[in-house]
Amino acid sequence: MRVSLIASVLLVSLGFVSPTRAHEATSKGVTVAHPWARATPGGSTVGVAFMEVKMADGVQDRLISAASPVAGRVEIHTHIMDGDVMKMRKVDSIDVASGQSHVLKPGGDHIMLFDLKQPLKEGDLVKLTLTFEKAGAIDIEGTVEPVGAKGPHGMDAQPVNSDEKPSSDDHNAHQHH
Ligand SMILES: [Cu+2]
Repeated sequence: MRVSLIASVLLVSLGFVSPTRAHEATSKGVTVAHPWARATPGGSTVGVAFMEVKMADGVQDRLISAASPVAGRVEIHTHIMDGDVMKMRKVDSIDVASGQSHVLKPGGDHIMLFDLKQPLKEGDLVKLTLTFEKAGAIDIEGTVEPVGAKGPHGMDAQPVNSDEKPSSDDHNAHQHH
């Protein structure tokens, strides 16, 4: 029991994620769960990824950076309201309190993938590394989900699904800084 716990901690700290747990990874009490990205249609080179970040009881940490082999540059973003317009801003970090869960989701905080080296295709897996101040780097693989009604993050020409009402995080009103 103790040996297997130590072994799994070692494996995670070395960046290995076992296949059965590819969609959830834990290091030092920090768990990254259910990561996903939106498919990027056409020639878009900007993608967006979301996930849940959970702290174990007694663990407090801070997401300080993100990276992906498919992207030239990755930033941590949040959304703010500027008058009536929702905009996104790069943030340096996201603090998560002990025992708390911070969900990065459409319309909220998210991981922005710039300079994609290849389109993100529905059904693919995208490798992401989230680095925390104390827990260090956590490697995960996110599923690539359909573009959906709101379209890819940061694009002006969005395919709009008429069955779905525009929502507050409609990216037509979502401006790059
Ligand atoms: Cu963004």
